[in-house]
Amino acid sequence: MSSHHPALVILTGAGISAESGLPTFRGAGGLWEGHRVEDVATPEAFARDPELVLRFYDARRQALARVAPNPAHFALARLEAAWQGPFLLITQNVDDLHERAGSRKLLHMHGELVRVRCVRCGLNERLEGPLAGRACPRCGARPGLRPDVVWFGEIPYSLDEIEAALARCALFVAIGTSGEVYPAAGFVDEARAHGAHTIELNLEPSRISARFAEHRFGPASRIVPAWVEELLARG
Ligand code: BJW
Repeated sequence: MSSHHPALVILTGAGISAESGLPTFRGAGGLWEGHRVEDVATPEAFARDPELVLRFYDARRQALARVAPNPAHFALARLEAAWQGPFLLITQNVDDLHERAGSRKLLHMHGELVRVRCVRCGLNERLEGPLAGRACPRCGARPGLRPDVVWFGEIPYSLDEIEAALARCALFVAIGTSGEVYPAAGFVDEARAHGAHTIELNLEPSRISARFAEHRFGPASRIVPAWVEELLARG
């Protein structure tokens, strides 16, 4: 294996987990049926009806136990293990399928379903079980607990680390994301501005396809392992 692997940044979205059985946000069968995600994944929606929002997230937290990583998640973990240059996997997903597949150099820019925050005392930790109707285990606030996810109008996590990685990457790859949501949708422009080669892997062309230099279209479970094998075979 060559030790000249270029700096690689990969961004994943809901499309990589679709074949594991977790619905995407937009398009047919999207997550918030009857609602636009932009109208409900907000701090205002939580303030208006916290129990409704908590029940929705409880259902998604429970669903994690019934799903498993698919070949696309495993291929990225294999790539990380074999890659000898700088490597960073950024996911917009709040599921834990990347870590369950073995990924370690991973940032959850939109938070994690398995963690909670308390809006009163700032508690932030992994917590199992339903959140609806439950008091904060530290300060007793009810409702106080919310999922540790990033809603519209909130600032995504790890942006400094992400900016630094984009500024030095030579290859940027986006997998299964619609390009509807910023700042993630702008990462391809930042990578390009710094001279990176850019590849989109998606089921079909996205809103921002034209901004990528190269494209592969098809289901993630097929095209991601194929791309990883090809990249590693190049040495
Ligand atoms: C497959 C497949 C298969 C299917 N194989 N592929 C104008 C310009 C810039 C910004 C804004 C703007 N107007 C408003 C904003 C800000 C706003 C925003 O972007 N709004 C847009 C709607 C315009 N953004 C924010 O508020 C963000 N914060 C922010 O901007 O802070 C200010 C700031 C930033 C930076 C510096 C300083 C200040 C926060 C955004 C938070 C997003 N939160 C959510 C919910 C998380 C919790 C939860 O899960 O419930 O994150 S929304 C939802 O969308 C979720 C996702 O991570 C995110 C992206 O969705 P994703 O992953 O792309 O999924 P889909 O469903 O859209 O697409 C799936 C794709 O997969 C499709 O392309 C399919 O084709 C494909 N696919 N099956 C391969 N088998």
